[in-house]
Amino acid sequence: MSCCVSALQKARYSYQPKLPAALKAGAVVKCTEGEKLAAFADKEKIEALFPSTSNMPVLTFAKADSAAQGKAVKVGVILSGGQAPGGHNVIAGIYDGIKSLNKDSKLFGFKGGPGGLVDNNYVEITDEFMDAYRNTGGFDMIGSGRTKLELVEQFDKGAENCKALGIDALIIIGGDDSNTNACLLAEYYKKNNVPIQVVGCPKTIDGDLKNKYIETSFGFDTATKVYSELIGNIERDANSAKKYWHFIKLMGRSASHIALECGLKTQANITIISEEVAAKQQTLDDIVSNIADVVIKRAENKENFGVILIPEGLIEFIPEMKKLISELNDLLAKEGENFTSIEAKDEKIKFILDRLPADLKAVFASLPEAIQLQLSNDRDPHGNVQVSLIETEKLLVELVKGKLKASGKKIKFGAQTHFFGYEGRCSVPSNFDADYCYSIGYNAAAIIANGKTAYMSSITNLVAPADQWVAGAVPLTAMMNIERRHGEDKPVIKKALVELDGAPFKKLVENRDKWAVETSFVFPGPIQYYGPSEVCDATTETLKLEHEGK
Ligand code: FBP
Repeated sequence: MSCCVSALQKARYSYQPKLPAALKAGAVVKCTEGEKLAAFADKEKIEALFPSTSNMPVLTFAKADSAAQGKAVKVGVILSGGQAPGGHNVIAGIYDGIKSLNKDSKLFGFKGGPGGLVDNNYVEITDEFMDAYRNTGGFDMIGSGRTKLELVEQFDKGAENCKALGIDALIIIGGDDSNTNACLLAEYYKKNNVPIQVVGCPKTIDGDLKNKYIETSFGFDTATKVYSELIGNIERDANSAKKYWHFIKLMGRSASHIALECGLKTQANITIISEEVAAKQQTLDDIVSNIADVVIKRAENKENFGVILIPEGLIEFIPEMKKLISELNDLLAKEGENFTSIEAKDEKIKFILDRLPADLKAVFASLPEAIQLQLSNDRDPHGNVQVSLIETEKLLVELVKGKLKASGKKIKFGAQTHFFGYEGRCSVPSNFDADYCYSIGYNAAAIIANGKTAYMSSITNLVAPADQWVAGAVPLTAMMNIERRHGEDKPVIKKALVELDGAPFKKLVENRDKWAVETSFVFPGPIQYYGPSEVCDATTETLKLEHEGK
């Protein structure tokens, strides 16, 4: 491996991630039980579905009084869902954490996501194997996948495979959907006296897995820094050539946290926030008119260029589109097979049009063919519309062109479109993510050592230096609620969307009229790993502002 690694990667191998004080002497910790947490939403329904794992206490860890050894444990780890920078460091944290309990502990990686558990596709993680992936980006160490674990047969097969390897605990590293899997699995094992603990770790670049106990999901810090660097470069290009409007769609699935963070960092002319669009019931035409107004104002100042940030999930939040998507979800859940068997594009569109109620038929018919087909694409295994495949940025360019033409004003308008998503998911983790991920993993070992199941690893107080971070655990069931998936009501971890009364959004609102018309771009530049702490260890604007707002 060493012959093919970059100089940066070689240097990063020897980076020692920082840990909270509670974990510095090892994963044997003093555990304090706090308040018992019921589900934040749909309490009764969640309690009925999760009788064995509901209403458990929050846990806080402190350094143990003596550096006692724990018993050797065998742990299985799964990377689940979309890649996020720092995943390998979570595994490194688990590895070092369980070895700190007892040097005979063993770690197995199930390959290719949750499917690896069911198919018994695994690898034993050794010192040498682990060391080749410390502080690196990507999930290629054991791979990832989006298999949904929800069937009793899958749970039983998983238990059988764990039993054969002697595994005592499973750690699922994933976002809201993957931790939903973890919660279902934990409940099933506990209820049926299967002696396997299940622990979740909060991953996703989208930043939408957060609450009082999970201040941010890992990967958000690095991914938004990568996108902000790219946006800053584009701003500088736009300001140099002065001839293009750049429409940049940013990943993030439903939530607009990534767009908001990048908007605050780069001071782009327009940052659309889907949650605001929904709250104000803005139509597609309202959004297009707002953009066209800014284009016209800047043209009056001879600034025929600019940068617009568009959250990936925007289309789902525009009221008429939301209704349409929800109808399409139910329709495709019922008639998906018939629909996918149709090959010709126009017949596919007719199939849908024939089955939509009159008001939604008109909305669907008003869209360009490419968008109609993208909206009808297969849902992912968790029932989500694959918003990364919907070219909202192109749709907006076409509609703005039309709006400017209709205004009768002679405006010079050249546009370029971009989609930043995959570019940031496997980047070398920032110092923050390297430290945070390692701590999340090490802390998961402490949860296991305390014999707990159905918990998520929680590290808080993240704006303070790492040794002041607080280690603990939050019950998975506390984060569950009921949502409609594949045409049915299902228990899932609640997505945290952008809060319109939160400090990060308020900061955008305070500044956006100025940023829209005056060129106020900021060019953040690339992530730095070595150098002054204020450059290398800075957290996201979102985290800073949320803490200040507390
Ligand atoms: P997770 O929710 O699994 O972390 O995935 C995040 C994400 O990158 C979203 O931002 C994006 O919509 C989606 O994955 C893309 O999925 P895929 O990798 O399957 O194309």
